[in-house]
Amino acid sequence: NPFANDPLRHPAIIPSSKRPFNGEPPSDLLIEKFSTPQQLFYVRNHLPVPDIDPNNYSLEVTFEDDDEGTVEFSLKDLKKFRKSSVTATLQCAGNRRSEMNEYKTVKGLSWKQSAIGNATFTGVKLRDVLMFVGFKESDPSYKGKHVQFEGLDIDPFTSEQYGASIPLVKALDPEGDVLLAWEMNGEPLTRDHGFPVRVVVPGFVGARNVKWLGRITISDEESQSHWQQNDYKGFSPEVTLETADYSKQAPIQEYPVQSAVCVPVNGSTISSKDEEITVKGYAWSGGGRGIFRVDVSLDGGKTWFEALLKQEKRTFNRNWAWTIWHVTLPIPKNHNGELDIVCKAVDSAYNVQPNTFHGHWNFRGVLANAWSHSQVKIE
Ligand code: MTE
Ligand code: MO
Repeated sequence: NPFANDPLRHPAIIPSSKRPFNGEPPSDLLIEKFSTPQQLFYVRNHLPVPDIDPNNYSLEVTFEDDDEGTVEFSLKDLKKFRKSSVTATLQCAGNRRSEMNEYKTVKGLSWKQSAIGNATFTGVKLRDVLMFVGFKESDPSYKGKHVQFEGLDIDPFTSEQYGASIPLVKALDPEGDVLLAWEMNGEPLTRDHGFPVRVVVPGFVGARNVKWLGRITISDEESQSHWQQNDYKGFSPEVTLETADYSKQAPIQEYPVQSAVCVPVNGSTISSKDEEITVKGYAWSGGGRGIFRVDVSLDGGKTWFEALLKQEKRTFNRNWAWTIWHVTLPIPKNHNGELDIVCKAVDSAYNVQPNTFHGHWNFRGVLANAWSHSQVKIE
């Protein structure tokens, strides 16, 4: 059993698969704190969790078109660089897939709405490491290149390692804030979250934040790994598993605008004596776009109220962290024993979420960002 050495998980984490382990916290716990505690942070593993001795850890950095070869860094070497921190939200491309699946069946892990979390990561800027190994910013050829990341987790059957890539311009942007991180919320990374070193690509989808980082390659090509080429892509609604041509679709990198109602939990019951209800949730958008507004409805979207936002104030297009929001509203008198609570967010480019999954559905169930509903009974 290649998973026998996997770490223990917090009992509150609800698994969506056990081998490999995938799980998320209940949605009301998710938004209790602005920084998601590591133990409650969703876990998305494609392979068994590697057990890495930090004293033997080494990170290889390679320029594909340079004969000078490879530079190796131990954990100690990496910690000699100037330390940087960034507060960023990671969200799996499959977050809220179960809701898209209710609309029409999709293929993939059945995530509810907590395959997302926010944390302060500390490490070294990837930019600083690339400049150190001799990268020349004046070299015009870098604009089209990619940074490939390889994880130290290995498929026990095919020997494939997890991999992904991002455009080199993102890694080199001094305001792109891409980190090689060894701490999360001031603690060393746990094994599930990539101990000893993971990549954090703020504003990009979870899949590019490669854990257990073993190798970085600067290349003219994207990562050729399964997860960059044949997964994590959005398709038109008519495309099926049989007809999908992955080579013709772009990989998901920046994530679109997202929000969800976390409290009250979908399916819960409130008392008919209550006069008010407090609704809470999160909102986030990719690419550093902040959240301008969250609208909340108690009647399925007929009437709307603005939520109060809790967010970090950052400079333009560097809003990597999520927004936590809440609003307390009078319960309408004409409720028929039920509330259809809805939220939708507006990001700093005034992008909005689609009303429903109609016309937005895709067979892999990624990018599920339609208006979020929580149905509540009044008794
Ligand atoms: N990195 C490696 N090496 N192996 C993986 O399976 N999963 C990716 C990404 N990095 C993965 C990985 C995906 S799809 C997501 S959503 C995030 O890690 C999840 O990070 P987390 O488990 O720390 O929440
Ligand atoms: Mo993911």
